[in-house]
Amino acid sequence: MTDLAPFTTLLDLDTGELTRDSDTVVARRLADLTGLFLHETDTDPERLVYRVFPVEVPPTNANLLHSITVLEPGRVGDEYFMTKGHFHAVRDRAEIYLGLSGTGRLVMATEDGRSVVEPMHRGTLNYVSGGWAHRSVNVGDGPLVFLAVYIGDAGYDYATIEREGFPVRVVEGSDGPVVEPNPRYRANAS
Ligand code: S6P
Ligand code: ZN
Repeated sequence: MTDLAPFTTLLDLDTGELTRDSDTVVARRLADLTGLFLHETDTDPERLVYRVFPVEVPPTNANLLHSITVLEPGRVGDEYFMTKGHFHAVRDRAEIYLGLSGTGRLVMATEDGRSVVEPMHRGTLNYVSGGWAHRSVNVGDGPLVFLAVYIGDAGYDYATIEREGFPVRVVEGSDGPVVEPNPRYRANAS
């Protein structure tokens, strides 16, 4: 057992801002997301897409990592801004997302090609079962902010999603967001 004293973090429920300063904020810009969007348009590579603010605890299976994600509104072509998406490196590690503000979709998929898309907004409590890759998509006009809580040794497998993509993508339709098959799903798989 790690010798970690209990502690409290204050969270602004509207903005997702944490009182605990974190110097390991992850910032993803369009330049970091090459290959993510189906139709890459001539968009500013420096444009900020999302940030992750972790509360630091040891990444072991005795601890619960937790972090705030702030995903900006925007689109590349008809596709909404989204996170890279990942499986957990330890596949069976589950996760909880609590929506704080904004409007989004949580796209989840298994390695055998099943997919589920769930809503995200203030008050949604999404359960990401073990074995399901997950990606959040901002379909609204303001930032999508959510809390993620997950088993500390889960780790990240980004490579599988980078290679295969998700079975579906979320695009802007004439009446709002539409989920459609991803034509590039597993197109590069060996
Ligand atoms: C971690 C959890 C989230 C994401 C974050 C960014 O298990 O699912 O904290 O890391 O939303 O997404 P991504 O796919 O770039 O890690
Ligand atoms: Zn995760």
